[in-house]
Amino acid sequence: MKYYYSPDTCALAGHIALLEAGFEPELLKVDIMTRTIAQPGDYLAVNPKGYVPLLDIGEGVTLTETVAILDWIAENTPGQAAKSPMERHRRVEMLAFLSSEVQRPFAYSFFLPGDEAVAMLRGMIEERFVLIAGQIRNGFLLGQRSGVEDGLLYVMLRWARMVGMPVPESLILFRDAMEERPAVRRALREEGLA
Ligand SMILES: N[C@@H](CCC(=O)N[C@@H](CS)C(=O)NCC(=O)O)C(=O)O
Repeated sequence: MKYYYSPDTCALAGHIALLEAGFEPELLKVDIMTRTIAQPGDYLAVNPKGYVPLLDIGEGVTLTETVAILDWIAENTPGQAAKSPMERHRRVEMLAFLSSEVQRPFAYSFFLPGDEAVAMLRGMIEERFVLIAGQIRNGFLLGQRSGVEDGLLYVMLRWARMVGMPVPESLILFRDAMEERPAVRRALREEGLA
């Protein structure tokens, strides 16, 4: 199994999820500015979309899109696979919310010129963090144990910290607890972020 990533991007969520699940992926670092990898060079030949993450499951099967990758990891991990169709829909609902309603505006806010547009996007993200904070139960977003969605929220909270965005106290506690998890520590180390 190979996992294409770039440090501290949305790909960190899949990296954490793979380690939490006990997979030992070969990590391939992508330069997302030049769309190159160390070997064999051209990332566009691997992923025509040009962005990370990409999971190469083996036997010619690859997956892109954070939501799909996280869903695959959960469904292929004993104890994480949904026990009912509705449980899976709830996970996809949470992943889609994080991906399209938090990650996407964040990504735009990093690159859009103009303070006004950035402030508007950040205000929107802050409101969404308040909604998410109301969903944390027993320290996790869904269920009684850490799931793939928790890793994606953690990455979003890293980005919030990076830009100095205020977030509810419960999310700061969540982020700090995530940073104590061995899989998170290892993923951060492997991405050169520890
Ligand atoms: N819809 C994709 C978006 C992935 C994405 O935006 N990746 C960023 C890093 S977080 C990236 O590689 N950007 C470089 C580019 O778009 O060229 C997903 O959720 O996986």
